[in-house]
Amino acid sequence: MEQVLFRHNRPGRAATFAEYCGDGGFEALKKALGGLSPDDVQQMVVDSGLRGRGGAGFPTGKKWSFVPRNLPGPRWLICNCDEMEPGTYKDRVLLEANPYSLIEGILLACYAIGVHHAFIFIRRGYETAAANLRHGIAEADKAEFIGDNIMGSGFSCAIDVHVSAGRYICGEETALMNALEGKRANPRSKPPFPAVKGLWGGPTVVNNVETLSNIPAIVAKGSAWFKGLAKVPEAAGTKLFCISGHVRNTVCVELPMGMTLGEIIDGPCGGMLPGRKFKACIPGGASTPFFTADHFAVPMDFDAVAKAGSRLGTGGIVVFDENTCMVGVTLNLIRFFARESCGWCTPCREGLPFVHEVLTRMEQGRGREEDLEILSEHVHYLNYSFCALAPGAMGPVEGLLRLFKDEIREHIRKNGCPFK
Ligand code: L3W
Repeated sequence: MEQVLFRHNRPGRAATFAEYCGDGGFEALKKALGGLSPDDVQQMVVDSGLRGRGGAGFPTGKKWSFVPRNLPGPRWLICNCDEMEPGTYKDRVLLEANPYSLIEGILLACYAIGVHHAFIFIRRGYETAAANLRHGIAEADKAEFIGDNIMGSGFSCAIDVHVSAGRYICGEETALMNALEGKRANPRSKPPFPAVKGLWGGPTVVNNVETLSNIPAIVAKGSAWFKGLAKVPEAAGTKLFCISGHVRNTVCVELPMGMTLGEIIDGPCGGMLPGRKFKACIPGGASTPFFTADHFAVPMDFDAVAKAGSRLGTGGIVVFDENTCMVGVTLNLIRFFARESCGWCTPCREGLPFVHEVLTRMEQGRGREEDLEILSEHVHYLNYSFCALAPGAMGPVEGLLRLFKDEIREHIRKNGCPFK
């Protein structure tokens, strides 16, 4: 299977600058600065079909195209490396193996959009990844790939690593910009979208680590090649899937976009743990509705997963066996989201703790039939929150109500959790 992002991986350590350059590294930057216009690079990314890997799957080239062309004043690029979604660890694995694809991807993105200063906003706990990035930036700077007048091209670009103060909400792009400006990390209203009015009021593109790390290969090998990597014609490229739970192999793997869920569980996951039977999984990180064995044939790409009632999200697959209580799983996830709400808007601040209370009651044997209606109303109400945190948090609740109603009723009938 073709490895684009993991191509430079070495067992147990990060690739060095010399190793990266020896295997085609920084050739895409040389190609772009040597003969492609910023518009050419942007068009390649549009044509490649690359979609954002941070969770929302927004088309990357389209997002870049929203940046106003002739506006005076600085514009910015932020790489969102505040990976904190439960079940998601792909950006950490990627950066611990190789920081250079991201660095080169950032430089290419900045060239395409006309940015001269990029920030990597990184989760506080990602110390090794941050150290790799700082070392990688210093090496690339020494080789004149970063800084003023890069390789005599007239294009200048600086990259700074900024360590997050450490809350889940900081990964929300507008809260992230407030955090970077030194303010409290509350989300801002959208529109205006960051691409038009973002950091310090300037146009700002926010892209995920995996998204940007794909750019060098797209520029080096072309859009058609990238599109062709996917197993289904509607999708493009590869995807990092980070797998955890009751499977034999809990690994982060790079697979063609569009492999089916069943192929992933039986292949790279090595199947279920001995003697265990698959019951359900979270397909794309903690804010995505569950899949069951009925979804094994779903191709894991943005459109197919959405059509099947969930989201590809970050590609963080968490697998549960038949002895797992899905009410308990949902309660555990809601506990996280309720704790991480920034408290700025009422539906999220008040709604998530209330949903947590209802699920706790149910799990402890004090559930009532009307709780089903209460939960389903809250799936609806919590869409009216300020940012994507609360609607995302309700993803698993929606899945629980749709797929595991019998299990909820069993909790109510038996006055307790049937799995205890
Ligand atoms: C300009 C338009 N830009 C949409 C942009 C938008 C965002 C992306 C997806 O949001 C949130 C996000 C993450 N003009 C635009 C436009 N955009 N319409 O496209 O937006 P959307 O609306 O499709 O999705 P959404 O679900 O409402 C996604 C945040 O969720 N998030 C993700 C965290 C990611 C990391 C990571 O990468 N390490 O932690 C979690 O909360 O930041 O704000 O860029 O601006 N007409």
